[in-house]
Amino acid sequence: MFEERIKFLREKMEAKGLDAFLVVNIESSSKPTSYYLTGFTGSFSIVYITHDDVVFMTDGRYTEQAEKQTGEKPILFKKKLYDELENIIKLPKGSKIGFESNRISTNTYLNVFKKFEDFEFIPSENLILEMRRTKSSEEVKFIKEAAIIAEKALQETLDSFYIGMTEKEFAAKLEYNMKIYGADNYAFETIVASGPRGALPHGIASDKKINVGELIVIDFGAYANGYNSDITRTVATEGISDRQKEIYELVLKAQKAAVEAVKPGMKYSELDKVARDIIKNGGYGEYFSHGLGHGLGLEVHESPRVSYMSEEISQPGDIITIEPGIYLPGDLGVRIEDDVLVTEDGYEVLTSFDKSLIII
Ligand SMILES: [Mn+2]
Repeated sequence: MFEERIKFLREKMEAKGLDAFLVVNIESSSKPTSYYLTGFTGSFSIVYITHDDVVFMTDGRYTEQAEKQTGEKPILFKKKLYDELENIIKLPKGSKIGFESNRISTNTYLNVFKKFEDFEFIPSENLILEMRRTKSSEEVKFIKEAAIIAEKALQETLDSFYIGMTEKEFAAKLEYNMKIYGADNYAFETIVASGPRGALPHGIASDKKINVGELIVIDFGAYANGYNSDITRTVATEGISDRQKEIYELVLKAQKAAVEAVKPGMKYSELDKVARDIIKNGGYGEYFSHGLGHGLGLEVHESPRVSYMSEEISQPGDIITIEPGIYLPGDLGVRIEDDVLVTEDGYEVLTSFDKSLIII
């Protein structure tokens, strides 16, 4: 159990008038929060926190693992969810129980939560998301490690590249190398999108062979110690045109300017604008078709939002991605992405892979 986090959660519960907080993690539905509060990484758990008690349950598959990870013997889940919860929740009528409404199914809500007529279940996922947003120095270290693993793997994969390699082979090698360098898994399905496929911002690796004269968007990350990295580099094969190079340089200029603009106390919509204005002035405004980035941590996408629509203000401890791109349908794509920590007086870039245009 992470005592400090539980203590902090209780302060937040107090402020919101909650008597308890209930995490229901079924088939990994709330694995990040379950892990954040207890250290448990299994796919099934119930965490119930009141102002003076913590109940942790899992099933027989995880007895040993749970004890190791949380430091306490778990209560074993044996009955139906409603019956187990009825046993655990001992609160007076009218008590308020916070829960993550974005993490439970409609089925659980209707057939379990709704049946407790004595209590009020209050959607409270923001309370956890706000807590998770501010990273401790240990969390920063974990994300940095996940970035280093990913970068070593990219270098090794680029070294083994040959013209005619398929995107899938490239992705498979990259994922394999990440595991060899210590990743527990890859953070998400690796994107390797070459030539015209680069214009698909989420072009999962295909059977397409990578040819000469192409830009290749590689967006990937490592998952280690419960945390994710998320990096994009666009590299080129021999024979690319001056126009392809110019578009690359424009994205790079926008990306660097946005990274250098990071500081606490700014609207994320304004950070987005720093990169967007540069791409717009370069004549490609309409081809930067997504937000600048996103929060990163236990999940690949988490709070805060970093886009033109965001109303959030940057804070020390935020870890965000900065990933502008230009996508020309049927032609090419370029995206460059770093992971950046907001510090007390500016920023620290957690990724370090070379951003000058690499010809492989
Ligand atoms: Mn990203």
